[in-house]
Amino acid sequence: MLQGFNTSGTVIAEHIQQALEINLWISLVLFASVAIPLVYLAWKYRENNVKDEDIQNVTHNTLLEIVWTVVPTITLFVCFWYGYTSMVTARTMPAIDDSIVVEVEGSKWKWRYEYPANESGFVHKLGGAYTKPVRDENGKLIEKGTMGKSALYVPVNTNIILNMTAPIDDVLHAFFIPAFRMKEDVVPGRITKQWFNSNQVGEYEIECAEYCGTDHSYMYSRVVVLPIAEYNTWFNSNEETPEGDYGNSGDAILQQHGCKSCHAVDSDKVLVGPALKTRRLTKEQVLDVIENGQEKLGYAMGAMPAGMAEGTDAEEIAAYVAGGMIGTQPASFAACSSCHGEDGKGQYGTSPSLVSYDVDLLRNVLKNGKEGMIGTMPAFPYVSDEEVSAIAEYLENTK
Ligand code: HEC
Ligand code: HEC
Ligand SMILES: [Cu+2]
Repeated sequence: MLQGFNTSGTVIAEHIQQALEINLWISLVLFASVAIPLVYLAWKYRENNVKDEDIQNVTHNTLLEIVWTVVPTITLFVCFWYGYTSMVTARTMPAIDDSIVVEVEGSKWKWRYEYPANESGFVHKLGGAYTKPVRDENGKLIEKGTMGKSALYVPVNTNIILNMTAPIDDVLHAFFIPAFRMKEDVVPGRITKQWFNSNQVGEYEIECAEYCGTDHSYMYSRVVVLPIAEYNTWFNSNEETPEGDYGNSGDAILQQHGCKSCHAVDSDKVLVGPALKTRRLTKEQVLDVIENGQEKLGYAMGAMPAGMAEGTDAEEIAAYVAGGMIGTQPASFAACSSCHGEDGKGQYGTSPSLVSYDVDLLRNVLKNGKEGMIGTMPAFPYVSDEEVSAIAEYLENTK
């Protein structure tokens, strides 16, 4: 599964996304405003419905003509404006003095990166081919493919200019970072330039977006956005790659899978889904589950029956659970503890924890999606176990 347009790692990416959405909606409205009357009028004035004598030859209608000229002109200028302003930001190169310039070479079928010399005169050269997955004769996966060391390491909130080229005897490639909405052709014997400034530590995919031969689909790489201090330590060393696993922090993973477009992490705001860091369940959510029961998450215990508590008991329990189960436990919670445990943390992964986003809960929610009173979350079956653990750890440690 390739990283797609649900991830964003630069401010420009958000501008471009906005331009795209505005263009899409305006186009749909304009399309509908032509197509719907067209079909309706064709039907209304169909041949066997109207006599020729009844048809008037209208030569013009000034008001109507002004409206259908002026309104589309203005709306199309709105499209143009958003497209134009985001293109200008994307195509205006920052000053070289304020930027890190990296030389990029694309060739069949790998990306290579060369940095300027560091304090001690050492030049970092990274990159290389993707190691393809190994499969047996039935096509069963024996060993996963890996990016190896083929990554471009950059500091966060810094302008990065890429000078890109391909060897003279190679073919056309295109350097594409979907999460940054950045794409540029890489042409043999010519230098093309692009720049980006990522505001989010994390790991993002780089793909070749120009069909360039047999292994085009394996012409992958990654850009790893590091905190500035970590980048500088690595850059001024002779180490091949930075130590640590920055791209795999819980925060970075939430960004990479596009979770943050629906879930706030740094605030209490309910976007499309609940805020993840601040609290596990709201009082309304708990009351809803008590009243209606639940069986969607795929826990081994199966369904939770409806009506386990009622009236003031239910209110009391819900307030207690939503408050993070701190303070004296209401006696009525006994109705719940047989399955969810005294401490509400669930039992051996067979019933969910009511107080934390532990690994079991995250794994079940991501595997099956979640449909509750707040809304519907799609399933993310391809999020790996390591990623689930990293997210759980991040959400728990930062509460
Ligand atoms: C018979 C065992 C059992 C009892 C008793 C029980 N639960 Fe549950 N509960 C479950 C199971 C199993 C699930 C997970 C259902 C699923 O797969 O969706 C669950 C889910 C929940 C959820 C939803 C969690 C989420 O993330 O959406 C809440 C909230 C909850 N229970 C609260 C309570 C409360 C409050 C009580 C006491 C009034 C209670 N439960 C009693 C078994 C039980
Ligand atoms: C399209 C929007 C959307 C995306 C993308 C999304 N979620 Fe959700 N998520 C939701 C909604 C809506 C709910 C609330 C479901 C409900 O009503 O209980 C939810 C619920 C959850 C819950 C359960 C919260 C609780 O206490 O009930 C967790 C955990 C979660 N999401 C994690 C994630 C993670 C991790 C990702 C990224 C891999 C992600 N979500 C991506 C919309 C989304
Ligand atoms: Cu290519």
